[in-house]
Amino acid sequence: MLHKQYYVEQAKVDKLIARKNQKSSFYNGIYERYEYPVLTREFAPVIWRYDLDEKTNPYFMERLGINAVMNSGAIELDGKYYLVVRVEGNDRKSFFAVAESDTGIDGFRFWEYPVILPDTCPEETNVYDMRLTKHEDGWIYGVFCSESKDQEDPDLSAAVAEAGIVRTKDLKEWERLDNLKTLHSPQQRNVVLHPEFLDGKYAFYTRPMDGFIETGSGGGIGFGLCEDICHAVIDEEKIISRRIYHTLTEAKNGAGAPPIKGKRCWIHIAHGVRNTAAGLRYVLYAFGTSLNDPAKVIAEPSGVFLAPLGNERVGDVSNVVFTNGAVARENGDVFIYYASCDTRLHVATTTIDRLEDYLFGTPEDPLRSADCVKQRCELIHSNLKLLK
Ligand code: M1P
Repeated sequence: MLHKQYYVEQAKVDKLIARKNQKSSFYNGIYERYEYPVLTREFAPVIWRYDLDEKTNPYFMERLGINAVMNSGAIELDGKYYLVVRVEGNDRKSFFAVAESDTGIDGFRFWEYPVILPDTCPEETNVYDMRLTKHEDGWIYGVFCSESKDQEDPDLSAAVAEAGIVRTKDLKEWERLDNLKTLHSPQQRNVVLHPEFLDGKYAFYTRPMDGFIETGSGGGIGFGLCEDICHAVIDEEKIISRRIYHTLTEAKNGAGAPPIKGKRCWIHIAHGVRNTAAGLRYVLYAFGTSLNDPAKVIAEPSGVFLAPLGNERVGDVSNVVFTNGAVARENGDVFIYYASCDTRLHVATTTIDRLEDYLFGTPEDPLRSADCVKQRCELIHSNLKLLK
């Protein structure tokens, strides 16, 4: 017999899904923020969490709770918005689940079942942060972090991060390919597949790392080519977006959503990390690469693109925003999905034109306070002339 509390809990989920989202009063001219997150753990279907049977669950207890929904791959298919969401269970293990919406800003509803990834790596303990790439070869690829215990290190938290690769046509059936091998980097996270071939090869943005947390000698976001996507091997990684002292990328950085093809450049929205007395702070930054050579940076605006604000600043891993998915529509609208504090998922909306204006019109970071003051004084000076 169905427990009657089911109807109460399901009504709460339905109400959240039906809630209309609206732009918040935040303004910077670059993008709009929204009043509500697009997904929180409360959006998780009741049938994922409770045993609905009154006999086996007389108190209607949550049996398999959901802790967080966050870093999501994003794609538009036939006019609908789909997210491949990182869902974290109360058991700390993450999995992927598809949520779809007609508007991209609200109404996201999870499909009944999570994604069933082919279980080809017995040592793999956790999977997360899938980037979805609609590739010109006709497949939709998902590149994600595949995490295993480091068997050579007795430290319980010592782990190995690799890039897992899957592909699909419909987000329902997934084919697992070999994990990416990067011959000169022992670990990889935040790997992104470029949507187009380059010299007939598959192109990846990588993030070479010495260890699981520390990038160590890894200098930033890398770029490499491989011939065979089914057995992907990259033998050479070129660093394209460097970590720099006393900037937001000082501790580490990583590629975000697959780059968006603009009119003047490939638009990249990445994350940068710096260390503080309160721990690591993750923010988003942006850069542009040449349309002919996506490994060549041609626009590097100074500073933060998007940082955690207000309620976004608090969560399981506070002071974090992270993106691994965006949708760029035919009409030039762009939806950037970003998670705050490894807890919930938000959207920011803008357009390709505005992003390119941001990339090429925002001054570069002069890297020293004295030069930053000069830069600001020039802006003030020309503004004052206009105002007089
Ligand atoms: O906790 C913040 C983020 O930490 C990792 O990012 P990075 O590899 O750059 O340190 C990722 O595990 C990401 O999932 C997480 O949001």
